[in-house]
Amino acid sequence: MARATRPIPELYEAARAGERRALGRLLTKVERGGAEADQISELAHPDAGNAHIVGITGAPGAGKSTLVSRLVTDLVAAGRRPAVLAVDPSSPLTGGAILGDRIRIDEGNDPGEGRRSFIRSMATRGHSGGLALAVPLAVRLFDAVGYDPVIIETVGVGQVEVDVVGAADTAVVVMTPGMGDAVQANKAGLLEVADLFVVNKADRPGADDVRRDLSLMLDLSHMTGQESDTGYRPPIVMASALNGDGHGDVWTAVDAHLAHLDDTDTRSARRRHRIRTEVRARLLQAMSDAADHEMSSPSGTEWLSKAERAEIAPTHATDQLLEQLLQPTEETS
Ligand SMILES: Nc1nc2c(ncn2[C@@H]2O[C@H](COP(=O)(O)OP(=O)(O)O)[C@@H](O)[C@H]2O)c(=O)[nH]1
Ligand SMILES: [Mg+2]
Repeated sequence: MARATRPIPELYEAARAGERRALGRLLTKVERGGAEADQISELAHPDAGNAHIVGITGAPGAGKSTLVSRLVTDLVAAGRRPAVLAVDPSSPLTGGAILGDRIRIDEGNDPGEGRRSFIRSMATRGHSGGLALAVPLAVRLFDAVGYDPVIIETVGVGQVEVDVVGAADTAVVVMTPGMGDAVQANKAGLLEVADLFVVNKADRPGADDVRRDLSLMLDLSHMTGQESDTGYRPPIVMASALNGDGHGDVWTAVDAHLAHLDDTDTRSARRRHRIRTEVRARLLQAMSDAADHEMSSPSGTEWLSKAERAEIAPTHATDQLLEQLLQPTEETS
């Protein structure tokens, strides 16, 4: 089966030519990480840089996937080619009502042109390190093969998720009534990274309270100078993704934010920030791997057991390991 073992550059060219299967294979490799993922990133790099990257975050159950489905339908209808990377394990886009929407979206496209949207759920395998590495690569790949916009859906709980969304061109934070979401978002640092707020489930009571709370918090952050750099105040858009209300306004605000980035010449700053975030994540991962490797090396094991037997202090053992770690050695193994 020659197909099964197609080399990566061939898969990449096929994906660029619109072959969905090839793109799917590449995404699986990106997810796994390692040398093949790096090779894909290097291939994609020169072709990437055209897509509007939009991060959408919020608590589990806020309605992110429902909203994303609506946006994808709109974007396809408008002739765009949206890709979605869903790193939200709580409601994968492969399930339930969302799947129904998706089939409809895909079937609604001209089969001769192939499907216009590509939706992919990314397994996080329970460790956030993998996520921080795989997401930028998957986004780059979507961008390089011609998808625009690239939407990342992620739960806004951990630092990695906040980082991922904060590194997008446009960061959308989804809130809902009655969960103290505005306060939670503030705690999670989402107020700082948000370019746009969506109060979803506006069909439910309390939506106006959320809008008011948010608005007050934005006033406060304005007073502390956060908006003063560019004069941009993140708008608050009311929506009911389930009922199909407000999603048009959401995308209008997303587009307006992109226009703001272009007007103020700050899109390149986002791009630089994204690269820094990616390089830092890779660096931290490499150092973490090196630390594990060092600890299981013969001399590392020795220093470690000395510390375990309380012959030396843990600080001493750490210093020794660090010295070995930072020293280029000829040791092979
Ligand atoms: N009442 C109401 N329910 C909604 C709305 N949007 C989504 N939901 C429901 O909220 C639940 C979670 O939605 P989902 O899109 O999976 O949320 P996610 O975890 O943020 O991706 C589902 O049962 C949706 O049908 C809305 O605007 N109003
Ligand atoms: Mg979801």
